[in-house]
Amino acid sequence: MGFKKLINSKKIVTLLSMFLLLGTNMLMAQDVATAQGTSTATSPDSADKSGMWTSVGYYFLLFLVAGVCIVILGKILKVYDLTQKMQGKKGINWNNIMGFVCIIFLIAGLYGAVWSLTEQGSMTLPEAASVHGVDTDNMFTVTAILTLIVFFITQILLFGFAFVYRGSDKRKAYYLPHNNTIEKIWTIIPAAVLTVLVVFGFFTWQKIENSTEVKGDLNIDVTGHQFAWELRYPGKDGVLGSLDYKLTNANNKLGINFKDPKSLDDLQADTLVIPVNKSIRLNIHAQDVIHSVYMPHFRLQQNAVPGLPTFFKFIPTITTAEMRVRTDNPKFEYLLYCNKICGGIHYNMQKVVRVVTAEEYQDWIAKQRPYLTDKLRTELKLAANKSTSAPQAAANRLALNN
Ligand SMILES: [Cu+2]
Repeated sequence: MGFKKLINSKKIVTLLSMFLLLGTNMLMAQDVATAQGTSTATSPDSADKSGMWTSVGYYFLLFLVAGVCIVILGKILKVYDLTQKMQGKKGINWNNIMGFVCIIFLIAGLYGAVWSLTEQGSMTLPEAASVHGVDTDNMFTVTAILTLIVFFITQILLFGFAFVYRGSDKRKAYYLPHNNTIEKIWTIIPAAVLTVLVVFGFFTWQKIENSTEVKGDLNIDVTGHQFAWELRYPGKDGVLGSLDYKLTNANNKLGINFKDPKSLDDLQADTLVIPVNKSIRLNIHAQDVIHSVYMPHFRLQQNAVPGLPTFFKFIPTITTAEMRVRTDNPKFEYLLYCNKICGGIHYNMQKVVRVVTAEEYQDWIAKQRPYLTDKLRTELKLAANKSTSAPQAAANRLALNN
């Protein structure tokens, strides 16, 4: 077979796509194996990945061998079938073979689905660390259970029917061109179930977005730009000052309007530290392209759109320290990611989120620097800041009584 013919061969293309599918699954499986293997190691970063590739190669070869065996078996059966027919005997009953292949496929597929649910299902996020996150998770669980029931029933019926009613000389296929009752059943039931799910989702989303119990006691500005997040906390007055994008420059990267007295004490921070069980309002801004504030542990995501400030109110319920115990991972950190592929260094838009007690929060906020630096004061011809860091810290403390 020439190379061109080989490339055009449908069989080869099918085999290649099967290898690709299997390869992805194997890589995932290897990742699990590597993660499990290194979970007890002192440093997961130093894990030797060569073992992983050896095993991928091993499974790949195993699959190739299995494939070749099946092809050989098929050829043998074909030859046997032809010789039987040449001798005037009844050949192989391919309908039976196809029926049994369907049953094997069903059993292997169901086993694979259950394996994937139990093995990979345990790799999902830990419990929701926010009040609304519990509602989101409940919705997810209900949807997953309903779709799984439908999945198992339809797959069993599909392959079960193909097996039970496989081609046979003893019976004739029943010709069913149209049946209104069946059409009604398979239109009305899914429509009703989907309506319930959509309405359920709609009310959950309404509850999250218009939640009255989340007052937004602590306002924090989160501004995305290529490729970082900037944070702004209110100072002693507890209120964030206004912004004006036209004021943005190298010294005033957020474009804070310092003519607004509320801006003078606004603080900058490197880590998003939030007090537990307090209502938090994130005011979300973007300076260049669309970014997205994504905090998966809190089941929180909101786009950051240039020129269109958005916000998200939530109540964190589990401190970082508590989550470290619950996940049995002393290095656990909540993270704030960018969930829009916003450019080449998008992956770098990551910030640590730390949920702390009210006291720890007070101690932390007291140490944060104001946005209004001496350099900016000179530039803006504002009176010099005479206070030392200690009184500044004391002043910050006063503000955060929420
Ligand atoms: Cu981004």
